Amino acid sequence: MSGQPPGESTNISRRVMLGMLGSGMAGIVLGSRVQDLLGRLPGPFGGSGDRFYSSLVPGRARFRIYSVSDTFPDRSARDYRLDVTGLVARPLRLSLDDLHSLPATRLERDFQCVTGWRVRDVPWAGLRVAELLDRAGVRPEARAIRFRSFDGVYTESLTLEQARRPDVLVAYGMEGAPLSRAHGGPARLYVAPMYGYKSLKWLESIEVTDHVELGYWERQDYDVDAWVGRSNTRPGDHPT
Ligand SMILES: Nc1nc2c(c(=O)[nH]1)N[C@H]1C(S)=C(S)[C@@H](COP(=O)(O)O)O[C@H]1N2
Ligand SMILES: [Mo]
Repeated sequence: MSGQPPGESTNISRRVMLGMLGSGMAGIVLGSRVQDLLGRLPGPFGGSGDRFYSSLVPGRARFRIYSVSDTFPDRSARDYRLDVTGLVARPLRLSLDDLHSLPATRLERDFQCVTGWRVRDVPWAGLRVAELLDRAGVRPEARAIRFRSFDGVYTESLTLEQARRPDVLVAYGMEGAPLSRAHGGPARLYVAPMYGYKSLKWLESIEVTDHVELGYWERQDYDVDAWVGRSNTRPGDHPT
């Protein structure tokens, strides 16, 4: 596994920063891989072709921001809805206020991408996926959960057993603040024991199903059970 050494984000070109500030993505600062990435970035970064943004956030400067979609999705806190559908007794449609009114969970855990970068001890706030499943009433034939993003592209799955773990959250807060748009706000999945690709951003729906369906990266050969340290034994190198 190759990774960025921590603190490698210091080499930021001023021209790039100014460009970013004018681009509507102010606040996201590209790191030292910027030269490699610029040519592949869409839209405001002047590149074309490949479909992702990748960058480092200032401050901690260790997260990279990923989106495999052409867009950087935007949904206001007011308009946000999360659907819980499929093999349930009571389908739910929840606003962000609804999510906040349910029993909250806080976790402080590492966030680790399969490509090697890791952010230690990230404080997350949200609620357990299990809480939502219990409220919706999972039918006996259910085996798995399919998650969809309002980016219209990214999907993920967990077994029902995995989704019921106490360290699997619908996260609406991170590092003491509302979850930012860049990190998948208003709400994303956070699957603490698995690699970052399981933690789907811009979460739109939770569908209870009778089988596990491969997610976005899993259709491109990543392990569907993405336990940190126990899966993806080949070095990870997904491009986002
Ligand atoms: N919708 C969506 N969710 C996603 C991704 C993505 O491209 N789109 N990338 C995944 C990967 S590979 C990682 S490592 C994390 C990165 O989270 P971050 O962008 O908040 O750092 O998001 C995961 N969830
Ligand atoms: Mo990742």
